[in-house]
Order: sequence, then C-alpha cells, then structure tokens
Amino acid sequence: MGSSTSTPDATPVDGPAVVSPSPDAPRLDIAVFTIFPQLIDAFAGESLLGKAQRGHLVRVRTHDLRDYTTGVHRSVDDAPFGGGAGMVMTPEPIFSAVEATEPPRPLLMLGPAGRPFSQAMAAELAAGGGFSLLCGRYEAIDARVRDHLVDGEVSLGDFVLAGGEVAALALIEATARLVPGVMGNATSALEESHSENLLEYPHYTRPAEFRGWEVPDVLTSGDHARVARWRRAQALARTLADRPDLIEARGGLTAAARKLLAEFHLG
Ligand code: JCQ
Repeated sequence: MGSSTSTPDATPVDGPAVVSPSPDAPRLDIAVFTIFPQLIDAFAGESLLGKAQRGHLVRVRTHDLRDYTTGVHRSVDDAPFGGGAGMVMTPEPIFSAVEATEPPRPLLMLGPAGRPFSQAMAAELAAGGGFSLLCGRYEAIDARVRDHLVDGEVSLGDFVLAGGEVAALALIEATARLVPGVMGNATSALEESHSENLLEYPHYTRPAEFRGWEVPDVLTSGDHARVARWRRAQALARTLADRPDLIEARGGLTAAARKLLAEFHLG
C-alpha cells in the first residue's frame, strides 16, 4: 500500500460530531458562578460545546455574582483582615447566588491549591449528570466559602491565573467531550492510550514529504503489526523523555518495552 491515492489510516478527527436525539434533560448540567459570565458564555457557545448545548447533551448556565450583591457599587471584594496585598472575594454574594439557584453538586472551586484535575476526574464528572464551578478573581476567596459552601477545590496545574474562568472552561471542555454523543468515535483511541498512561505517538498525514521532512517509512509500509510496534515504541520513548514519572508509576520499563525501544533504535 502507501500509494499516493491511499487514505492515511489515521482518519481526520474533525468530522461531524454526532448529536443524538434530544432527551428531556441534558446528560450533563453545569452551572458556573463568575463575575465574567460573558467569558464563559462566549466560549461555551462555540465549537464542540456550542454543538453539544444545541443538541441538549450539555447545558452550561452562568450566574453573575454581581447580581447577588446588595450595595449600590455591586462590589464583590474587600480588603483582607490582618492586612496584606490584594483584595479578597467577599462571601455574601457567593453564598446568596448558590443558595438562590441550588446548582448541581458537586460545587467545585478552581484554584492552584486544589486537588489536581485529571482525565479520571473528568470521566467521573461526565458520568455524574452535573456539577458546578465557582470562579474566583482577585487574590483569594474568603475561606468560609471553601469551608462551608463548596464541595472541593480543583487545580489545573501549578501556576497562577488572574481568575478561575480559563481553568473552568478547560475543565468543562475536558468533561463535556466524554459525554456520549458529544464527539464521534474519534475519542476512543486517544482515551485508551491515555488510560494506558503513556504519551501519544507522533501522528502524520499528507503530504508524505513536507519541506524535505519525510513521514517515517514504517507508516507507509503496509506492515500493520510493525506500525503498531513502532507507535508503541514512540509512545514509550516520548514518555520516558518528557514524563519519566509516568514510566516510574508503571513500575519502570518492562523487558518487552526495552526490546521495542531497541528494535527502533530508541533505547
Ligand atoms: C486553577 N490552576 C491554577 C487564582 C486565586 C480560588 O482562588 C484563586 C483562584 C485563581 C484562579 O485559578 C487558578 C488555577 N488551576 O489560578 C487565584
């Protein structure tokens, strides 16, 4: 095989997303508490999430925390007790918004001090029917929100954003794409390799040569067993190089893995 007219065996993954018949309720109901609802609405209205919402598979509802303030200035922050830099989100509008709307639980806040988000957590949330997110801004949220209102704090990584909205959108997208019908069959392969806890092997499509860089011969050889071994060797080599912690978590390289790496001169 490998003629110029053959289709690359990695089928392009951007085909029409499947949206199945609408049930009464969405399969995933998400509420977001934020002072920037327009950021969430804009992103969640486009692309994969927009399509999923129009197909009633997912619903993302935003609640503007300023709508639950009482003062004329609609202020949601105040100076920290004990002094220090920056402002702290005040608890009253947050408690009021949550109590008035009775959003789906768990209610999770986003922040660098939370439990690390993961594909496993995305799968649990996707299977749970719904959840809610609280996006902080300023330096912090009054600790009584963490202690007495939310069910947990989730972190997307060891870095600090200016607010929780971008983290919320990443979590929502990672979760929504796992809801049955939101994506086509393009998911399964990727999900499988991630559940194996290895990084992805490199992917190629046409042209077979681009600016002098050729697609590896093995991929056009027609030897499917060798292609599978090469991909696994590449995944192992990449994981070893960039995420040695994942190899360690598997108990190190097996004899079979070492043999594969040697076969493709990656040892
Ligand atoms: C999320 N990784 C980083 C920033 C304080 C709750 O308090 C705060 C929240 C934020 C926004 O979230 C993040 C984040 N995952 O920065 C500061």
